[in-house]
Amino acid sequence: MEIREFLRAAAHVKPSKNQLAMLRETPFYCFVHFGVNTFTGREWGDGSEDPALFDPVKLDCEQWARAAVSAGMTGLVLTAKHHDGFCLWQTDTTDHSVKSSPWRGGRGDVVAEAAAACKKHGLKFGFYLSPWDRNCPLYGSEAYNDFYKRQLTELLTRYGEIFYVWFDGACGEGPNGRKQVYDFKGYADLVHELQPNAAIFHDTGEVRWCGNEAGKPPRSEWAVVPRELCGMNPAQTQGPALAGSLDGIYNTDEGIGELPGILYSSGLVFAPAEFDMSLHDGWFYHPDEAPHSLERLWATWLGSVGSNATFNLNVPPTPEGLFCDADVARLAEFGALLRERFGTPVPVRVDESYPHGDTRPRYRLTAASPVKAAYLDFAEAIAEGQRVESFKITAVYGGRTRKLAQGTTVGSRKVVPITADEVVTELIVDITAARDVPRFEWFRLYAAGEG
Ligand code: FUL
Repeated sequence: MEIREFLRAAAHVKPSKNQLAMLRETPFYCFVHFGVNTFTGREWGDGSEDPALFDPVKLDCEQWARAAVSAGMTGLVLTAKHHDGFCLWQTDTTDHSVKSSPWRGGRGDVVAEAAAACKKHGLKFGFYLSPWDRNCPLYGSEAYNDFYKRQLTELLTRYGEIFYVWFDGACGEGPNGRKQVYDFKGYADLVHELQPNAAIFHDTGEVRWCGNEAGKPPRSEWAVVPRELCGMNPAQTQGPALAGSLDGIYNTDEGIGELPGILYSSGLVFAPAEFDMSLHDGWFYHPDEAPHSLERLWATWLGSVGSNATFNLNVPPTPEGLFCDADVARLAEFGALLRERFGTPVPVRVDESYPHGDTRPRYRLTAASPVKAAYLDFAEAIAEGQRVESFKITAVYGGRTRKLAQGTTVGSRKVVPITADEVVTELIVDITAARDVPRFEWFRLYAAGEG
């Protein structure tokens, strides 16, 4: 197979409907790490915690939901169980749960309250269920996989529509010093059977881990990656294999999805990356930690939602069961920033031409009156696959031109800051290389200092 043919086939690897829904409807969502660690101040509990510790006297999941909505998020993912094994819902599988806590007289159910709050405030709801369980005596035996599936089944059947199930790959020792061989295939089958509209996160999943927890993007974000990276991706391999297969590929590798990174794979799959990051240093609440700056959130948003990936921003509730004031304020501030920068696009006329052949189109964006451009927001018709390899943006002003920006991938959405000092009437977007004829869903131009 010729390289050109190989790339053309790679350009036709398409997302599933659940992946498309993640990218288009829920690219920015709220992770909520809450549990016994909230009360011990630890990041990883060891499973011996007394359930009596858990007593969030002011728990108000609607406060979480309102704060998430204020930031522009459209989903929320709750840690129903972390590595310590303590369950936030009324499970029939173990007593190590809210049932044995003083909270609401042992009759409370945080998962139920969070799901209801999300529904009321228009957020999609999902959960994290740690496979690593440092409390369950079955851990380290095949019976644990059944136990875990019973927990999954409860969560997938009792709380309405689930948009996302987050499988943590962490696998340490259980209470007996044994490690577990997880039946991820069986877990995924259960999700697909009971909640066919839920996407699955896993470091090798259909939404895959970006490889770090610091919000650091790679140089080019491709959603079409070697299948070796995506053992849990239920999507069939769609892309070609030119030769051989890859050994030891991992999410932290630079260049996943670029030509040298896919050429020798055993086939290609569609799997966009999720950037998971906490608003604080820790995933759980620690009173001495402050939320990250607005600048850091913006940079991470730009490198994820604005660069063909999703952003799962963790906000840890306090022992009272509330997002702290500083976090609520930061989320609202961030939502306001997004609304200010991406309010109403400048009306532009878009003319397409093909001066360099059909894979290298040129788009001329002409504004009705001169504008101080701040951001170009554009998107490939990602349902058809990801195609753009590189692009360049040029400003036209007063009869002259100046290069403003250049970049690599576009994918589901690309937001490019284009701090043009000049007032421009025209922008030229050149697609300088593409795997096949690129198709776009939108080009939106935003001006500086206004909605
Ligand atoms: C990791 C866990 O060990 C952390 O505690 C946290 O839950 C993070 C999102 O995933 O694997």
